[in-house]
Amino acid sequence: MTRTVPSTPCSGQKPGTSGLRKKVKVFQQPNYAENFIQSVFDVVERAPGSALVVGGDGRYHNRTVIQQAIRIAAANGYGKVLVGRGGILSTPAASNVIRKYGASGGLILSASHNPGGPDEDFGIKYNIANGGPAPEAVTEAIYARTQTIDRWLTVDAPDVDLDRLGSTQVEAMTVDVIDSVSDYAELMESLFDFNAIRANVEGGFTMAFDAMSAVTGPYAIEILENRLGFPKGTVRNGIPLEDFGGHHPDPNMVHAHELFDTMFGPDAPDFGAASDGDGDRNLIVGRHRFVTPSDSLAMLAANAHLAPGYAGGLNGIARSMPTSAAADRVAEALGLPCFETPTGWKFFGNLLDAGMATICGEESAGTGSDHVREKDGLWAVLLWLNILAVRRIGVDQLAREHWARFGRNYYARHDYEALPTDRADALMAELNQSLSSLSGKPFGNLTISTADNFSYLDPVDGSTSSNQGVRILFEGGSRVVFRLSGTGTEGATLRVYLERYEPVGGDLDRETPEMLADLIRAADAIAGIARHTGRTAPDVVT
Ligand code: G16
Repeated sequence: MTRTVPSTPCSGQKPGTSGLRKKVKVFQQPNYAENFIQSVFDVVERAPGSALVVGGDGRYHNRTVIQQAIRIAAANGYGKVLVGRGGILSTPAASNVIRKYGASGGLILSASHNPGGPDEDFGIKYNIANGGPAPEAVTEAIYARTQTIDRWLTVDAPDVDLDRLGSTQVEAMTVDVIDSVSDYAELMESLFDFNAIRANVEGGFTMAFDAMSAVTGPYAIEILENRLGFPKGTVRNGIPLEDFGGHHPDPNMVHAHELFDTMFGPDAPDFGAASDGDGDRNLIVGRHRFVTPSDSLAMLAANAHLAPGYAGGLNGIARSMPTSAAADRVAEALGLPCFETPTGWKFFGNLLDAGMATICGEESAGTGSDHVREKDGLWAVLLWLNILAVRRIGVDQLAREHWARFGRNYYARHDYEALPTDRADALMAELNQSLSSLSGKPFGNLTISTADNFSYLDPVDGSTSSNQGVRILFEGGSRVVFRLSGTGTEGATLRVYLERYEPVGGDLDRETPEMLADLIRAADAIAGIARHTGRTAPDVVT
């Protein structure tokens, strides 16, 4: 029987770049998760009796919210809930399940690369029927509903056994606990040449994959070790843990430093990779060669035709605005359209649905294609493996050949984390005010050509998203971008994105910090980072 529980709005339920992310303690407050889930069900498009996908990255509090969501879904007229075994579904796997089973949407429970545990982070994101993150119009409607909500609906039913495959009835609704891995592995086999990769492994090609004690472990073990023949132990930290072993499941030089030590050590394997909490980000590092996410996008786009799923070529390439322009040069050479969107995977959904872009990527370690509507960590790893197997070269050689053909976009992102919000806001406000007077101004050897605040006009639905980051463009093609992160849970995070283009025939094999030194100085002079924040160095450089 449906029970109506009176409630009042909880403050701060505005979804950020990727859903609602808060501390676990916030989600544990009475009505907090329930209000948000009910608000989703109150506003999203769904026919009576439709299916909902529910799963998460296995972090602390995952199972509790899954049981809440199942009862609220049953009370709200869903016909079926599909949930991954153990409550586990990586973000790309959830996107696949939504599409494959024709669900009206899904709840993905994750705070991505943020740490997990009772005092750490949790999150809920709603994905729509195309498998992708809800677009802004939907997240705005959900937020508006959270501000007026006065009740949520539930049923009195026992917890569903999430560890046993099969069906359970919850009132009139069926809950199917499904194998989290098999549908996804099947999809990967349909896109990539597993025989070629297997032959490369048999020929001695080696790799190390760090699943960071997060959701990708079971997927990586099944695909890399069981299906592709990499030896046992190739996948490290392969068991998902509620607290990710106390680490940040963030695949970068700071948090995946053990993998970096391996890949830059004396007996480095040919290929190294890692993924994040919910499996949508990726890190690519060859033997003694780190590949920036922006370069990875460009290199994958230039070689994607070598994989069966992309043999017919690409329709177009899309990247987020702060991502380097390396992919643009590939698009130009291949005669493909290239799209520049705001940060957030949700902005790629329309382009993918309309068949305007095939491959998308972001500087924040995300790459993906039209096979799902999320970025996909293992997909990127498998495309790399496929390309290397066909070309029979290593990552370093591929990178060098790429730069020799297209030139090199030296790139880094500097993050200043947990800043007092008022100081970060003051920095951005002052920067925005100065924009109109910056053109022509010199900073060291650099001269500003244009400065603006990025605004995106979606070519498919005509919607506009403004205030998406400050762009400072210098004569010669270098660039600095400033924006505040939309995914943090503590204070504000200032992201400073630095990019310098070195053309074909130029200095293509130098150290990135050296090549960006002028830009780093200019960024501080332009935005007054030290003056506003009191910080003289970033917390994380990626
Ligand atoms: C999310 C979004 C990405 C975005 C990233 C960083 O990734 O899905 O599109 O690039 O956050 O966003 P921000 O710079 O606002 O922190 P994830 O992996 O955290 O879900």
